Amino acid sequence: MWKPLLMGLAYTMPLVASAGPVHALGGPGGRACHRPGRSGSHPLLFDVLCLALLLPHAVRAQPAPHTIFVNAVEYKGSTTTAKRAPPQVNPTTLSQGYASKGPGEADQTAPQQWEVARDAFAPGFVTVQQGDAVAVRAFVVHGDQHAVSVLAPDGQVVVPSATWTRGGAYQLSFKAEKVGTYKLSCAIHAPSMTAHLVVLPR
Ligand SMILES: [Cu+2]
Repeated sequence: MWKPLLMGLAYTMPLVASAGPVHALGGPGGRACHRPGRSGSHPLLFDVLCLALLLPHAVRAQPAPHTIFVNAVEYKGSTTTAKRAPPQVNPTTLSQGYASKGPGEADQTAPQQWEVARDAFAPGFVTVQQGDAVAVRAFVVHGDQHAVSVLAPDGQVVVPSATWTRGGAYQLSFKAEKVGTYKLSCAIHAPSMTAHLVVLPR
């Protein structure tokens, strides 16, 4: 049973060697899959191999819609001065999205306790492909208020700033036209409250 398979592969090799990157079936730069004109070939096997080679490219060539569910959340951690000293640098000087409460402030009934927190989008990193339609469906779990916008890789405003409040559900959408990183950012908790939407070349 190996002989037909090896023959099929042998017929396919010239196609692989000559085709190069296939950007789109029948489109610019694309190549049709021509059956080699040899006698004694195995047409069905050749067609199957040909389809297996070209199908991933055909699927990848089509822009796809993406619905991304995003939450605005707050991560929080606490401990006591008995275990660890509080941070020496005020975290809010690093980002408006960071917060801390020192001993006596975090919990008045437990004066040794201190805590740190940050606001974030979850997920914070998503990849799509150029040309894809991106829909963000957001729900605000934490944080009283957020000021959210989307910027393209070149800094152009793709979705203007809108106020998101706790418990609210929001939707925005845009087409990922440019390769690079789009940023879904909250101006109130900048610069750390940012989700990176990376657009890969198609
Ligand atoms: Cu925010």
